[in-house]
Amino acid sequence: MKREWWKEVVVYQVYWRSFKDTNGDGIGDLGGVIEKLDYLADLGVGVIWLNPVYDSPDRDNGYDISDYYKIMPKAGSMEQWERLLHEVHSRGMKLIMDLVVNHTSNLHPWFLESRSSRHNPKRDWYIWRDGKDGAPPNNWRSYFTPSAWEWDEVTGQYYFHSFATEQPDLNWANTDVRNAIYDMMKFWLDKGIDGFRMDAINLLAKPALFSDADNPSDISYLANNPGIHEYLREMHDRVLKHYDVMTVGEIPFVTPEEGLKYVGQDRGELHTLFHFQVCDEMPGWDMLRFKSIQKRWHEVFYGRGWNSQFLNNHDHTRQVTRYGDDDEYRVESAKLLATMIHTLPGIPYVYQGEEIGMTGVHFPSIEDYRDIALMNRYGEEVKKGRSPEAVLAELAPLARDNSRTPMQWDDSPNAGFTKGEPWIKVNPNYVEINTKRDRERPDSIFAYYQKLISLRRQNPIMIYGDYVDLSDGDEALYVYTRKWEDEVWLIILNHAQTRTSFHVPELFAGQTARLIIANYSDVARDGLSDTCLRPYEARVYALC
Ligand code: TEU
Ligand code: CA
Repeated sequence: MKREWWKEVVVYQVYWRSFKDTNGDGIGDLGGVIEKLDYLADLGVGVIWLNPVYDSPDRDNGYDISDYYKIMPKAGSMEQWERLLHEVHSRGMKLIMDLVVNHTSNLHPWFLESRSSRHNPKRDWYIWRDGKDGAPPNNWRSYFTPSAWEWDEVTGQYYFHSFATEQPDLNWANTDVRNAIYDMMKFWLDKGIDGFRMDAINLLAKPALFSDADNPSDISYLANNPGIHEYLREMHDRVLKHYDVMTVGEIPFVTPEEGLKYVGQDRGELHTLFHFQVCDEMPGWDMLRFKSIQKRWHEVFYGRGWNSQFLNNHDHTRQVTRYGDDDEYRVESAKLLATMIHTLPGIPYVYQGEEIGMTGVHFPSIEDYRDIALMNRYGEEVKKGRSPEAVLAELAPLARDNSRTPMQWDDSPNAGFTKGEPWIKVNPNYVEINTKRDRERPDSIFAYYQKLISLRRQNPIMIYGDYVDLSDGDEALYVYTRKWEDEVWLIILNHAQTRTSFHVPELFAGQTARLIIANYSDVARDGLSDTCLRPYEARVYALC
């Protein structure tokens, strides 16, 4: 298997608006990211993924771009961004930027022109259709609204949007659109960035005919339409292959076989992807399903394509709340999930705050929430006559704002995030859960992440090793091996709040075992035997 730098990194996601505010306006900014680079270097991560910082009316937190060549004033200036890139590089780290090219803001000059008249040269840059008997062209939903079509009075047609109405989709079938995007990508690559995280990238192609869906609530019709691979191959040929950068595509709604078409090493498209089988199919922890997802992806990907591992990001509730225990066993379960993500095949992603076990929130009122996806959904459901309290209670657990509360730096007011009024409330548990406290303790979650990340730098087995699940069918224990050259590592995870007995697999009986890492401090360094694992206990052994 070919060694590549991008296969060997750990990526840290910076959701800058909630990271660190330096000018007191309550919104995180590039100055804050620069200020905290030493913190990230100390954690040991190799790559920073920065959520969109381009100019934007900010209806969807920067995913609605109005100028691809300008930095959003809330975030800072181009000079500051350039300084950030320089400071990242001078610490031996890399920076990847969000690339949002499925759609723009409805206030992007391209769209303003496009909607101004049916004859405007940019008309075809977006997707315009006549209605059908006074209704939208088809019955599709968008991610955030009941219809993917928005009526526009000005020219008497509908435009298409996969997300909010303020996010019209670009028409990738138009050559000028593609050229404009490739130029923009080169602009950033020539500034020296190290790659892109590509937003909703498998949504670029649209069907030739927008026929009705049998089941409009399954919005997978938005993705993987014919032509997508041609676009990505062209993007690679025209732009990406001329730079030594990493690309990770956000690719919802794919099986491993379909996923491989985007990242297969012989395909000339992308390096890696985020698939959403875990997030989309597991509202809570589901051991058997998780194992089957890992197994299937490994079988299809090993030696052929590269995967990613993550359990949360800015769109998905914090992992310790969703998949661990954010109460009694918060620390143990945070470490167990980290052990798992860093020892499964694929690039591990750390979402800011995960490294100190930050938890989800339950805001008392809809007024406290900020996310457009939640607000729209809430409005839609309440309009049906449902009780607002019931709707909020139903939507809260998976609301995207769960992971968007400010980073908890210390126990001073607003968790040290801002001296002003934060744009979204701080989780009240910052008094106990913050980086200052974690960094004072050798047994903290932070210290555990440091260790996992540094182990990865020294042990190619964590990156290139084959994966075999030895615990098929077990609801509590997850036991697997990674194997690389002469080395075998055994990973043992008790994903349960109760004690669970563990028997050494026959295969390894009598072998010498050396402990690599464990989340309980009293485990013997040498030797492995049958034992009773404690709640959320995690151990990794090297066998020889
Ligand atoms: O998200 C796209 C999106 O909604 C999916 O990736 C979803 O998370 C997945 O299918 C799992 O359910 C991206 C951004 O991450 C998000 O913040 C933006 O709102 C959205 O695109 C629009 O740009
Ligand atoms: Ca600020």
